[in-house]
Formats: sequence, structure tokens, C-alpha cells
Amino acid sequence: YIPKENAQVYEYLTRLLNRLDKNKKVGVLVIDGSRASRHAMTALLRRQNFITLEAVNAEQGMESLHSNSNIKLAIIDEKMSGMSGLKLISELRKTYSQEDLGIIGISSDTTSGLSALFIKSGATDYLHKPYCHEEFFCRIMQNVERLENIETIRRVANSDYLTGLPNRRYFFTRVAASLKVTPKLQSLAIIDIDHFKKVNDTYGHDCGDYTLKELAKLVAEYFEDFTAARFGGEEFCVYFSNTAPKKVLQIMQGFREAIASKTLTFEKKSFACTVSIGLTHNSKGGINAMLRLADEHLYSAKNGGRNQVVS
Ligand code: GH3
Ligand code: MG
Ligand code: MG
Ligand code: MG
Repeated sequence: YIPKENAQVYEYLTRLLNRLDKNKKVGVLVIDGSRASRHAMTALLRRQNFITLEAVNAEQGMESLHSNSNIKLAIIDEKMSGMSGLKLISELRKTYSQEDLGIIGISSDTTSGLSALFIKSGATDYLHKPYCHEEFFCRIMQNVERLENIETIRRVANSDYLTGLPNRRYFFTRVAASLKVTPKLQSLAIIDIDHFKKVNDTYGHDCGDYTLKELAKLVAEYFEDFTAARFGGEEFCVYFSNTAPKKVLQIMQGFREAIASKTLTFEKKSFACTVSIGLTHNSKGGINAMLRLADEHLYSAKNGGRNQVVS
């Protein structure tokens, strides 16, 4: 029964119902020394389809988090044998950020200021025992939704709106991180569509967008084992680590040929399209230097007549 009189409550309960399917993938870990308390919580959680895990102390809790990547939320009691809940939370925050793991502190202790201590230690929320079921569910849902919102923001911030490919921001972050770890055998390619302005001018901007989306699909398929992104306008970038330069060149030649031999059709008009590619294997100066070198080679490819790879 959903009371329609209170719009907020109605909206909340509708959201709750819509969650039930999604919850099947969300793991919630209950860390509490009391068996009765653990079971009361996991029973409630299972009613909402969550995957539940239990731990009796800090050590077991850490072990469980370590081996189950689907845990999005941990409920942690303050009083346990061994390490306290507050200390455990501080420890966990060294490894699991607030963006990746929600933590609800829980306690029957009535000491004032305990909820604040929990939050200062890194908990994202607090619940007092005994709790009413409604509050328990509200807090769980709020925490799970907070994590999902962060996930959405991350996804949107790192992908290109038109093509769905990773974007320039993602590319820079990923490549810079990779260059730090393995500075050897790195290659970077810039792919630029030839005379793309003509596609827009001849067939219209919608056809230009269609072409970009089709090319992006091929980029995603062809370079699925590497880091590829839409870098800007009609340019795509691919980054290879630990791949022999000769192999990279072969892959890029193969891609160039695949594009050149493809016929695109938009609103019954068929046309072909080629790309020029600038490639570098020199990673001495970091990502910016690699981009500059690849761009110089791209310029040569354009001057050399386009539809070619220069490395
Ligand atoms: P070149 O062979 O020298 O690379 O010639 P080009 O015409 O491809 O290069 P130019 O830089 O002159 O033009 C790029 C064009 O790409 C101009 C711009 O309108 C178009 N473009 C950039 N982003 C988009 C987009 O998102 N959609 C569409 N339809 N066109 C775009
Ligand atoms: Mg360009
Ligand atoms: Mg240009
Ligand atoms: Mg171009």
C-alpha cells in the first residue's frame, strides 16, 4: 500500500520498489560481534534483495571486503572483540574511499557525540540500535544511491556525449597513470578523419555526426584491448603499452585499411572515408611530448597525401 496523500513518501516508496532489481547486484557486509544483531540486519537486507555478508570482528570484515568486490556498503558496530568499529573504519579508509564504499556506523551506546565520531572516522552515516525498520531501509537506500550517483558522475565525466567513447579527460588520466607504472614500450597514435569538413558540407552535419559515431564504433572494437578515446572534433587517440612498435604499426595500418575499404550509408547516400594517422613510440617526455610527436607525424601524413600512417 502506497499512501498517495504524502507526495514525498509516495515518491520514496516508488523509488524503493524500483530498486529491488538493482539490489540483487549490491553486496552489503554486516560487521557485528552479536549474532542476533547481525541476523536481524541481514534478514532485513535480504527482504530488499541485497547480497548479504557477515563478519564477527574487524579482521574478518577486512578479509571479506578484500575478497568480495561487489560489497558497496559495510555496516559496522562499535563494540566488537579486538579492534573497535571506529578504529576499523579509520583503517578501512586508508584503502577504500568514500566514493567506493559506504560505511554505516552502528551502536547501542548512548554516549553523546558518538555519531559525530563515526563520521569523523570516515563513516558515511550512523544508525542507533535499536532502530526502526523504516529508518534502517532509508539509510541503506540513501547510501546505495549516493554511490550510484557518484558512479554516474564518473561515467559522464569520462565519456564523450556524441559517440559514447572514453573522452579526452579519461585518456589523459589513464595514459599519465600508465606512463608512471610502465614507462617502457609505449606508443600513441592520433587518428584524424581526412577532409571531414567536406562530409559536413556535402551531406550535412547530421551525416557528419553519423560518420563520427560509426568510426567510434570501429575504434572501440578495433582497440578494445588498448586505451582509445575521442580526443576532440574528428580526432581519436589510441595508447598502447607493452606492445612492440612493429606490432603497433601493423595494427594501425590494418585499421586505416579497414576504414578506407568501408562504405558508409546515411539517408540512402553512400560515401567512403579515410583517415590519416600519426604515430609515436617515444615516451621520454610524457604524454604531452607523445601527443606533440604524434601530431607532427599526423601533419606529415596529411602532407604526404592523407590515408596513411606515419611513424
Ligand atoms: P584534414 O584532412 O586536413 O583533417 O581536413 P578536415 O576537413 O578533416 O579538417 P578540419 O580541421 O578543417 O575540419 C574538421 C571538421 O570537423 C570541422 C568541424 O566542423 C568538424 N567537426 C568537429 N566536431 C564535429 C562534430 O561533433 N560533428 C560534426 N558533424 N562535425 C564536427
Ligand atoms: Mg583534425
Ligand atoms: Mg585539420
Ligand atoms: Mg581531419
